[in-house]
Amino acid sequence: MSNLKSTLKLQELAICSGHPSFAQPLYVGRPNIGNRQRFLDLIDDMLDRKWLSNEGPYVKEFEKNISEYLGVKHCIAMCNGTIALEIAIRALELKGEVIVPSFTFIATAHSLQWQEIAPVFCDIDPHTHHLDPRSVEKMITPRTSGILGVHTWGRPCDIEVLSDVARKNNLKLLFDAAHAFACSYKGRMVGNFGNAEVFSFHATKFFNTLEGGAVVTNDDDLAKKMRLMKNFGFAGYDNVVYIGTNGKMNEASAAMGLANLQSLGDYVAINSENYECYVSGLKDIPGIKILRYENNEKQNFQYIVTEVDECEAGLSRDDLLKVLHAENVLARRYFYPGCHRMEPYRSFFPHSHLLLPETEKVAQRVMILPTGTSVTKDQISLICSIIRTAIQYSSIIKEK
Ligand code: T4K
Repeated sequence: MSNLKSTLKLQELAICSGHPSFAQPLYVGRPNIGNRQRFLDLIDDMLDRKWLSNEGPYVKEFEKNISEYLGVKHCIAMCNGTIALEIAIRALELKGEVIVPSFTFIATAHSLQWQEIAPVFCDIDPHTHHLDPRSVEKMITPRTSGILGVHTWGRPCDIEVLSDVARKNNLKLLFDAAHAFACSYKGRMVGNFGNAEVFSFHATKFFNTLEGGAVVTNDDDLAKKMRLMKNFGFAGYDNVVYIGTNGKMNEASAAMGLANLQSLGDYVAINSENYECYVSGLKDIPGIKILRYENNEKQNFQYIVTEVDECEAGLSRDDLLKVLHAENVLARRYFYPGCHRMEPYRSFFPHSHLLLPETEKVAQRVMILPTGTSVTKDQISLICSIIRTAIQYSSIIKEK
């Protein structure tokens, strides 16, 4: 039986001098660990084998399993999602300008700028938080070489329309699918679209390999190139045939991936139940909207995305964050303030916010709440009660 409360009075809120509802912090992005023994057994074998990296047997098995799971021809496992993006961008020979949302994790923009390609920030659809394809067309110039779409929050962006725009304008199409492992679009697994798609398996992702990432593609030539690139361009001993870097996934990461793949269904089920719990717990709270997942597609439900409308709620998103943080609920404001307001982009394009009105609004409103295997249903109910009470007494809270 849980001893957590399900309703809260105003004076019980920590911001009003009550005790924090949670003794330990509740994080967004707490890693899913899965079956510890399965992982430790794999690590034991790895140590006995003394093969720790460089195309080891776990990496090969991991790549094969991911390809089969997604129904995609090639999976090239890498050390993280950022390097995977950089390698995909380089292998696709992108140059000049690439159209990308500003409302994304900074790695999406940096992976272009790192290679001296200008990220051209395009506005998003405020309902989906994805690149708005109509705005994309307006941003195309003679220097544009590609579009880098992001499947933000694991919900695929408008792949069909972006594919049309790319085809019509002879542009490469790459997807940052860092959030979208195990999700589908029109019945097909994410990983099968554009020229290539990139996953992140970082510790904070619902499916993790400690650190890790992968590029997946159905293009044989591209896959061959990226395989060389992630291993310094080596085609065999003493034979470098291409410029490359070190993007290899190590065997311990692949072992974590193999162990976690077996728990994938459990993670999705728990995330989905948590999501339903939030949907009912936040129902009818003025000014709080939760982004819905489509029922007819596969989803990983890894992000609980809410939007706070200050006019209706009486509190801003940042006011509400203060309330939650005081309770030890470490909700996050991903991806505030948008890449265009971070360096070096803020200095490069000081007026870009004028072209990004929806990005600006969404970045002010989004609040991500904790979920995953570390969060219980009772904890979620209490988080929802904290939000409900804070908004009920918004004018008093505002004064605090
Ligand atoms: N594209 C997109 C759209 C992405 O979202 C990302 C990564 C990438 C590309 C690049 O992929 P990678 O190169 O990372 O594979 C986190 C992650 O570091 C980052 O991977 C992720 N996106 C981003 C959305 O979130 P931060 O700055 O929020 O990390 P941090 O350290 O604040 O951790 C988040 C929370 O997780 C904390 O509240 C604490 C908790 N945590 C974290 C770690 C690492 C744990 O409880 N245990 C842990 O081991 O970026």
